[in-house]
Amino acid sequence: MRGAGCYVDDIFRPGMAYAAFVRSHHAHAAISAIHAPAPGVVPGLLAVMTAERLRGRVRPFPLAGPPGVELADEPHPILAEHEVRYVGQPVAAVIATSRAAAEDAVERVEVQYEPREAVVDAHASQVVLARWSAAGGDVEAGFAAAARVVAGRYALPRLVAAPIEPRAALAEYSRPTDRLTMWCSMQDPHRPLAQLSHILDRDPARLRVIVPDVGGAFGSKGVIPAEAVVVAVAAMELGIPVKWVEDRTENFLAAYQGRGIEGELELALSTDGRMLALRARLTADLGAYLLPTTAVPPHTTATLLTGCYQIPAAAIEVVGKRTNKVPTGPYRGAGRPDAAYLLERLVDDAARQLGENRIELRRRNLIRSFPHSTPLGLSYDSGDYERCLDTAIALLDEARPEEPPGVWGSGIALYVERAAGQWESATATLEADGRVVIASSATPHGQGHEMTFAQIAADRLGVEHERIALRFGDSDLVPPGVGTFGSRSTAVAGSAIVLALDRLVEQARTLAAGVLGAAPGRVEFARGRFIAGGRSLGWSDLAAHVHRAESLPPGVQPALLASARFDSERVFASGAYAARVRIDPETGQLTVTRLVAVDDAGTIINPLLARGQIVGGAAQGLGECVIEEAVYDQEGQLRTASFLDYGLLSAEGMPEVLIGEVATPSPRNPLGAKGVGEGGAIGALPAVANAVADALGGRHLDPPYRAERLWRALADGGPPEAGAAAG
Ligand code: MCN
Repeated sequence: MRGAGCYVDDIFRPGMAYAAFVRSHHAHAAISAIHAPAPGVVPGLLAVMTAERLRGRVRPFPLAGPPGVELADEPHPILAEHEVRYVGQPVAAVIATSRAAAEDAVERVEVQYEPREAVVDAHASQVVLARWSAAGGDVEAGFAAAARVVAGRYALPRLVAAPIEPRAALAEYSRPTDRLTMWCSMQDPHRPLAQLSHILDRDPARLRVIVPDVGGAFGSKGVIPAEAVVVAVAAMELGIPVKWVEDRTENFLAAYQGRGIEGELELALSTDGRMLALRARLTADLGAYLLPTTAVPPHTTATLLTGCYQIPAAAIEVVGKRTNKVPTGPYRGAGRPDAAYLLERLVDDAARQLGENRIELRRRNLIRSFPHSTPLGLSYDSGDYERCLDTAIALLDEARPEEPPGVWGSGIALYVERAAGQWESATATLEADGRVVIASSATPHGQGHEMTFAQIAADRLGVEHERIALRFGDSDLVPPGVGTFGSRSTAVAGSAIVLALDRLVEQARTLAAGVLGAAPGRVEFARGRFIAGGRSLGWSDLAAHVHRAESLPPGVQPALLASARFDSERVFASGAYAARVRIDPETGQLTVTRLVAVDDAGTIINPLLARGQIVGGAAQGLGECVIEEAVYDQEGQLRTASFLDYGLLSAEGMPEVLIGEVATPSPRNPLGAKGVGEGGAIGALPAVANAVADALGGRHLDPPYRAERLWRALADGGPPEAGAAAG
């Protein structure tokens, strides 16, 4: 807002050219010819890049997936060669002296297509791109012993991530050093660096990836865009910097989308309402090709499908189908909202069919002791699910204003969020001015790591947080890491900072001992000062000694620099969400009048930022309920390719979020932290879905709950049962 941000589009390099893309208009077609105008014929045109021109210079995206997932050999190509498989797929790039010239020249590239039939519905598709199954516990016995089996089929549509800043990249190549620098709007530099290294078959040391300010990602910027790869090749080939910034329609058409999953579930219950076993078959609409993260969300959904319940046995099968749509990938929650939605809708349906109270049915089956091993192989670290549930119920019921007439419903849902895992790293240096500079492998793109990590460091070092400076997002300046996704940065990268700072303190203690003439074991460190024999030194004093090395006693290291890597087990955040909704019987308009969020993210580092994460996530979860849907027609054309057609929730549709606090620290990292970056997006969806079902007298509808659909549901089913309006 102050104009101080610097996004990719704000970066200019001398002699820079611009790229624009020729994209498929067909969901499925053979390419019989590409006629490109020659440079010179069109003003400003420098080059046209096609798959043919890229041949031998790039490889397709690496095939990757979670361990155990069977993948078809169908990686996303960089540019389409013989065939296009989705509307918006990049076919050729035009490089020109200005963006306008590039976009004009795109119109001059003629692609001859032979249209083929498009497969839009995952169920109609014969091609499996990814498959995974897992089972644990005695599922057969669970179903055999069941007094009741409750079944349900629930589905979530595809969504777009809709970051304010669309995808963007700028590549510059230095021939003398043979190094390629890529500025890109991504979630972190690590994954694009590894992906570029694979695709360009280039030594990572010959690559530098810089992530400047990012205008939102929400999971959609974890894989380097094919367009950015083309820009890199063009920059190397032409010897000039090349920039690409997509427009909004391109972001709708060609950035990977989220969700798009359907589940058929069966829950076996005993006479006293205990959950005995779960069976599920998930069908995911993966789109036309596999990107490195396409298989991740459905796999995550599957592994989390037993949620926060003590279900001793489960068998899950996931089938990811190929369709003629843009590939899918992570979008805020990345499989977790899907899991919570499928399971929590099923539990509500089970309560209704059993004539049980939906809260009591949940309460009876909650996991209560930790660590807990799920039948699908996860080990939950800690939690207090019942306290989350009770806190949410109390807030839902708290002083409710007079309710106007209408059809009312309320819903409650719990979730478990898999966070952390893998590793991150950090370095810390004491500067001459007494500041401590920390380079972190995590990369903020809206989460506020700058403040969060400064607080972690300030606490550890006993100084004001203003004395901490953070460095992020430049592969030349930050230590290696895995990436910012999956609500893992605070727990994993934050813990790496703790370890690095603990080492820095030990180095400083040795230095202080030398200066104070005491044995290091005798130097106490408290509130930012090193104390021995009645004298003490602060960080600035030590910095002065370090940077005036000649004043140091012999044998003392003249630099304070520490680094650390934290290898993390998975941690499991959890939460309970509750919603109260009203459907206008005249118009079908849904209003969420109350939304309650109780997220247990372990020890919270910055309550204000954590709140921001919860509210932001909840807004996305609510948008998913109320209006969002990527709609494709039978020809595979995206009918919602702009904000005129794709609804996004605005402030008007957002109720105040009542936030309840529960914090069970994780025993698996030194901060006790879990993740909170996705909680709102995970919890709001099933809570509102359950409230809508309640308002409809128990009838199930999948989101989005647009007015017309709710109006029809009310009209078809007649007025809902009397009980529903009372909640
Ligand atoms: N936090 C805290 N204490 C904790 C955990 C988190 O105080 N125990 C606060 C911290 O302020 C931290 C923030 O919450 O900076 C998020 O931390 P964490 O839960 O570790 O999540 P990550 O930093 O790894 O962020 C990833 C997460 C994901 S997966 C998506 S998607 C998402 C999200 O963050 N995308 C976002 N939040 C986003 N926020 C913005 N503005 N833009 C995006 O693109």
